[in-house]
Amino acid sequence: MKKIFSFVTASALALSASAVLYNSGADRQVVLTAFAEENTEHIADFSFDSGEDGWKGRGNASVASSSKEAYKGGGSLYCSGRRETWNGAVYNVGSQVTAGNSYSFSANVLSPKNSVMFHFTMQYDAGGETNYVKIASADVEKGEWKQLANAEFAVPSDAENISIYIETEKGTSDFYVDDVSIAPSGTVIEGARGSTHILGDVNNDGSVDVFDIIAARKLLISWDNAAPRKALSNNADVDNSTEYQVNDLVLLQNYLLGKIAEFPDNAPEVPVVDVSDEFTPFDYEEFKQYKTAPNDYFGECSQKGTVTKESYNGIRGNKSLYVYTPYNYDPSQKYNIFYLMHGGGENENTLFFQNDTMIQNMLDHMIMNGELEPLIVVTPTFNGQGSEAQNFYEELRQSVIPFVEEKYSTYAESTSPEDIAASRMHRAYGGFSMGSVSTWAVFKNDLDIVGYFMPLSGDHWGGNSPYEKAKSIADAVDQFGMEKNQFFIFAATGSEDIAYPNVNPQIDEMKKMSQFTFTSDFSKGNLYFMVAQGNEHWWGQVRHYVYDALPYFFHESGL
Ligand code: FER
Repeated sequence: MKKIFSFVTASALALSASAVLYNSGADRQVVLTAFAEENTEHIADFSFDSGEDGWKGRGNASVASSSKEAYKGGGSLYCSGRRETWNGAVYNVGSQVTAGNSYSFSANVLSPKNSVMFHFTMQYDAGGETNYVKIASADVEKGEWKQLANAEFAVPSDAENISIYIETEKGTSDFYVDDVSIAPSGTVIEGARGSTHILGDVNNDGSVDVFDIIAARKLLISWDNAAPRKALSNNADVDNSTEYQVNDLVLLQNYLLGKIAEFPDNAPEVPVVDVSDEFTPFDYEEFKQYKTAPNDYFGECSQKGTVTKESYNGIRGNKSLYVYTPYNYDPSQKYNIFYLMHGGGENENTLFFQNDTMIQNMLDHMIMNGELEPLIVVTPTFNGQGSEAQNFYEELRQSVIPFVEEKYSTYAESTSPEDIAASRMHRAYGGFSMGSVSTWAVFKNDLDIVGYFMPLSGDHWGGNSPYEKAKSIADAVDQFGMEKNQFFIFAATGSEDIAYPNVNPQIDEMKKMSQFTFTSDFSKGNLYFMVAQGNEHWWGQVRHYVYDALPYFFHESGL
C-alpha cells in the first residue's frame, strides 16, 4: 500500500492547548499534556457510570451499564447481541437538539475483540423519509478507547424524531461506549486519543519513570493478563520494532539510568514512493490575472474527449453524473481527476450541455494545445432526496469517488479509504455558486481525500461573520493535520458578481491566518483569489475561471 501522509488522530482538534514533542529517535509524535477544552457548558453528558442513561439497544442489540471497561469514571455502556452492522447503541434526543441548529457531538468507543471502523450516526425523519447521516467516523484499533467527534454538525432544518447511535462499518462484535456529549457548536470536547502514545509509558500514567520498569517486567512475564494489551505493548515497544521483547525492557532501564538519551528506531523499512514522474514543475504566475479562453475553445475540437453518462446507487439513492475522459484516454495510464459541481437550480447536465458552458470543448482545446495535462472531469449533482450542497461531501466520499475511481483510471491504486487518501494530490473539487458552497464544505470535511479546491462565486456556509467562516476553514487544516504545502485553494469571482461581497471578506480574513499564504504560485503558497473585473454571477463568464485555474492544479506532491 502506498503511504504518503500520516495523520494525527481526530483529537488534534485541541492541539493548540497541548504540548507536542517529537521523540527524535523514533520520529513519533508524542502528546504530553491533557487536551484542554473550551469553557462551555454541555447540553447533555452521558457517563454510563450508574446506568444506561436512557440509551437503548438498536435492532437486536442490547445495552447495559458495565464496570468492566471505562474511558472515564467507573463505567461504560456495553453493547452486545448485534446481528447487523447497524445494530448498536441508540439514544432518542428530545428537546436537547433542535432541527436547523449545529452542535458539537462526541462519543468514545472501545472494541475489545477487533479493529474496526465506527460510525456515530444521526437518524431523523424528514419529508416522509427516514434519513441516516454520519456525524463522525473513525478507525478504531482493537483494545483502545477512541473518540468519535464532530465539533460542528448541522442538524437538517426539517428533521424530526432525531436519534443518535453508534454502529460499525463491518461485523457484529460487542463494543463499549463511554462519555457521550452534546455541546454548543464549536465546542472542542476532550476525548480518547487512540494510538497516540508515549514511548516507555508502559503504565499509561502520562510519564516515563521507574514505575514503568515495574509495569514492563510484569508485562513480560504475564503477557496474557495485560488488560489493554495493545496500548501497553505500544508504549513498551520502545524501539518501535512492532514487538515488545526483553531488549525493550533493557532499553527502558538504560534510558531511565541516563545511559541512553533516546530510544533507537528499529521500525521496519517502509518502501519509499517515487513520485518524481507524477509531478512536473510548473511555471506559475505569482498573481494570476483573469484571462478569457479564446472564443473557438467553446466550439468542437478536432481531438475530442468523451462525455459518458453514468448512473450509480449511492447513499442518497440512484443518481446520474457525467464523466469527461480526454482524447485517447488510456485506462492503463493514471489521470488526475477534477469533480466540478453546478450551482443552485442546475444539475449534472449543466456543464456539458448548455450554450453558456460546453466545458468539454474547452478542455479538449486546452489539452490539445498543451495548456493542460489530460485529466478526467466529473460533473455530479447535489440534487436528490436528502441531498444538498452542504452535505454532498458525504456522498462524494462514500459513493461518488469510489464509484467513479473504481471504473476510471486515476491515481487511486484501489478505492479503499487508504488509497483514496494516498492519491489526494491528484484529486480536485470545485463548483459555482451553491457548488462553491459545496466546495468549502468538501474542504471542511474531506480534506484528507482532496488536495485542490476551486470555489467559484460562493462563500463558505459555516459561521456568521467573515472571520468565523475563515476560522472554520483554517480549523479544518489543523484538524486534518495538514501542512501548508498539502492543500491548494484557487478561488475566483467577478467584481460585479452577487457573491463577491460574501467571498471577498472571507478571503481577507483567511489571508491573515497562519494556515494560508496568499499567492497563485503554489510552489510558495496555497491560497489565491482571482477577481475578474466586471464579471457577474453567470457560467458564461465563470467557465473562464476554470480555464485560468485548472492548469495550476496537480503540480505539487505535498511532500
Ligand atoms: C453565495 C453563495 C451561494 C452567494 C449565492 C449563493 C450571493 C447561491 C445562491 C443560490 O443558488 O440561490 O456567496 O452569494
